[in-house]
Amino acid sequence: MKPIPVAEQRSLVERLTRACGGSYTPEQRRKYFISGPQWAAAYEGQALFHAPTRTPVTFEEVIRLYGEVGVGWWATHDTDVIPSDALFTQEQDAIVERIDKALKNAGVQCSMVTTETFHHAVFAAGPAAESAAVRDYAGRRLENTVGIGHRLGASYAVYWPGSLGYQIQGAVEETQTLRWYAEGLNRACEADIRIAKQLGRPTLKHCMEAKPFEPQAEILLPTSDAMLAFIASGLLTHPEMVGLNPEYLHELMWGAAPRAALGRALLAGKLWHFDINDGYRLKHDVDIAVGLVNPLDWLNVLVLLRSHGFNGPFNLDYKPPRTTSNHGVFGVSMPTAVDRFITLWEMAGEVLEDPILKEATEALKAGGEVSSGDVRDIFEANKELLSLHELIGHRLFQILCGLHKGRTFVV
Ligand code: GLO
Ligand code: MG
Ligand code: MG
Repeated sequence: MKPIPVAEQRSLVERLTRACGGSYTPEQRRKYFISGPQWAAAYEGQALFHAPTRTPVTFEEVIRLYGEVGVGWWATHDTDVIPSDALFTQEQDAIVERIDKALKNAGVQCSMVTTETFHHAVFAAGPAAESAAVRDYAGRRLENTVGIGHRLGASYAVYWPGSLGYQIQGAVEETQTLRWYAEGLNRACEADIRIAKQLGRPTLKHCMEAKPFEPQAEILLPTSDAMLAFIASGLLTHPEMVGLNPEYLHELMWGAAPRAALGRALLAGKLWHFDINDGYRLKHDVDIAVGLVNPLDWLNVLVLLRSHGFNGPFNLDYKPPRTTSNHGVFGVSMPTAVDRFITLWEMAGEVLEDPILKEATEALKAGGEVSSGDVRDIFEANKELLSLHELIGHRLFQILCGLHKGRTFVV
């Protein structure tokens, strides 16, 4: 086979991406509340065992390209854009000005800000470490991020306490660490109330994000359910300001059904923000783009969210693979991820309207005609109807594959 010259590779990738068809226009994409994280687009492919495969990009470039693709919202960690040494200084203000300008030029809005409390060496023992100085620094960082969020017009702040845990058993007293962590969140909420009042803006929605493992060996708040319990524990001064940002893969990682985890968050009235991606059960955080591993499950997740009127941001928290080039990040990765999401979202609408699914679910709810309270009668009365469970699964598969619209396969 003839090798493909480097100079021809981009055009080949572009031609084949176009040949796939089924893509939406930037205007169509902007109709969905999809946010693009700075860190996803700027991820260079590095990891513990991996050297980077991509070169650094500026936030101006990332914001401009999100705008071109049609991702209308942008999210960032404080230190994705502001070097740690520049935080709390005039240099921070100058950078925030530049971000604001880049957002306006691209017609993109800042939806969410988040504080990095896991990467810097100061957080070696986590943001709720024994040292009061570390905790105070973490608190100041959280307050500062709230201020940046208001300055950029954000509505959400997210907290991923990835380093809230331990490597060494017995070194950490769990209840104390959780109390200290709550103090940090309380500082963020209280600063938010003050700043929002000064600016005449609504307070932010503060959303906690769980991940069951990594980077710590043991995590103190490993699941969205653990976080619901934490929010309701009485440790927070403003529990009404704190909700959840579940991440699809983070729930899958511990073996949960993401849809069930989202259902519990919905029932608690705390599903406010959602990190969308894909991956595998009981593996590390591979952060694959939405719909590439579990499209059927994703369809079902979106059916649940559509039927409950979820209107928070869908945040593209995935990592373009190391095999994708800088050009490929916005040429292939981002647009195809957004387009799969939109397709699945629209398909979820079809599921909710599908006459077969409607009739089957209504019949199941109606149940069979029971002649007595006898257990045998009750079982017999419903027995045939219950085959509908499997038929529902088949119908969902058909919808996913387009068979409900007449697509057929010749055998
Ligand atoms: C890492 C998390 C991380 C968070 C981000 C927002 O596994 O998914 O990307 O979403 O820090 O707080
Ligand atoms: Mg993840
Ligand atoms: Mg996430």
